Amino acid sequence: MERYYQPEIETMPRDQLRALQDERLVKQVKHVWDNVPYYRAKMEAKGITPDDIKGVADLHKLPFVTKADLRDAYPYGLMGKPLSECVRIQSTSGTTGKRVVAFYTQHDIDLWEDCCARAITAVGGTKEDVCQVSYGYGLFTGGPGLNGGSHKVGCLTIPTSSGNTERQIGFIKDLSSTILCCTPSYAAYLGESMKEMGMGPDDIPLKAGIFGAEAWSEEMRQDIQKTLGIKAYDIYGLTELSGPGVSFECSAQNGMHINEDHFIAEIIDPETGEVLPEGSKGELVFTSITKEAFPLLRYRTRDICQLNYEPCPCGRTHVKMCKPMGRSDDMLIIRGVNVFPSQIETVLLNHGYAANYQIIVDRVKNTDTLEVRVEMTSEMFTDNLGEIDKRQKDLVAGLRSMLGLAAKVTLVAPKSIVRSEGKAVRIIDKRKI
Ligand code: DLL
Repeated sequence: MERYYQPEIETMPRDQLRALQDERLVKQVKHVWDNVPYYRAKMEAKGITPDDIKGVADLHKLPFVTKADLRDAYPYGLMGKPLSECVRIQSTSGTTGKRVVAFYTQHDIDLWEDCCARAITAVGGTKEDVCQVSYGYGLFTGGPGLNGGSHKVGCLTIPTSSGNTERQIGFIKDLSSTILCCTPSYAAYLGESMKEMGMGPDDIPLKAGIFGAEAWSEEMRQDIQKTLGIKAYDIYGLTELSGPGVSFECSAQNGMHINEDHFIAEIIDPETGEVLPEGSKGELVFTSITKEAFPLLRYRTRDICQLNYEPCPCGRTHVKMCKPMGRSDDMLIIRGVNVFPSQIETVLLNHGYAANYQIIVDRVKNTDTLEVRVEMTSEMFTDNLGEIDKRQKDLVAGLRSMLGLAAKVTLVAPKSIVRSEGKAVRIIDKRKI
């Protein structure tokens, strides 16, 4: 039977949910207008006042907030509450430009943890469960968010944080962890390491995993489910909006329910900013309607996505988003062709490889080059050059049919590509453009 953490909200009829969003949006716009001079100036520049926003139907009139705004207003310029009312910050690593610093009141943290508790309950978590949180703790939102959610559900929480793989496996086994939370690439690595230690899925009590913070394919899900003997569920979120738990997967495992009582989602054309019709693929934009300390309106995530409004068999009424297909800023343009790393991953996994790969893009004599370095798994390892050549050619053909591009493929020995305990680094773009 499907379990919910907050059933009255998670299964609320859509007309009631819309009325709740209308009410919260109007209040939030007023809050931002009164307390965030930076955004008020943007509204004034567009000739908009809070009186123009009567509900969700008027959302499109509001200006966007982008990463560039976050940079301009860094660090305190987008706060909706005085520092004296804030109790925490979280932050991104800042690999793509200036780091993002987000602020929370105690109320913000409480609602964020509710969202994570919904995700844990959706994968079957109860107070009987032992939940091992192997996302990084600290500035990264993964550890703190799921830790809080796990407490709310009443699970015994093991805050291992990331890293120290043998100890992770030791805890899973000794303390009988039933739910594992980490990045999908780290989950795959734990599976690999277990194999090396001579352990299989039957040696551990895990039943479910909550994996997110980076893109992962459906093929990778199957792989992880098999090696760890669990059901693997996706979870999505971003620091700017709180962290993990903006959306999460249910038993249907085919898309993540957006917590629409807190976040209104839109899909826009990333080029024109135009709102696209229901079902279109485009850039995901979120408006947070309950956050006090860092209330972002129409925040452009740069994640490329599609929304699905069809009723879900799990009984939740909140709209589902698909796995993000990539980021508009992660999308590589190679010889004029749009390439998402997830497309490359699909080809590799379909050919029996694990998701241990690197994509290297360069420019030689004014022409873009694409090289994919892929690890052989230990089962398929060979040093027979003829066999390696044949397998490389198979992958080249697979990539050509997926991307319409010629790529160079280099097979490398198992374990020769460096592993990450958090988000995997898979793209090396050497072009100076
Ligand atoms: O990654 C929050 C998080 C922690 C989500 C733990 C899930 C689990 P940031 O570091 O700010 O926050 O990165 C946000 O990561 O815009 C997406 O591009 C990407 N991302 C997050 N979850 C997923 C996912 C956390 N399930 C950025 N699938 C987002 C694909 C994801 N990409």
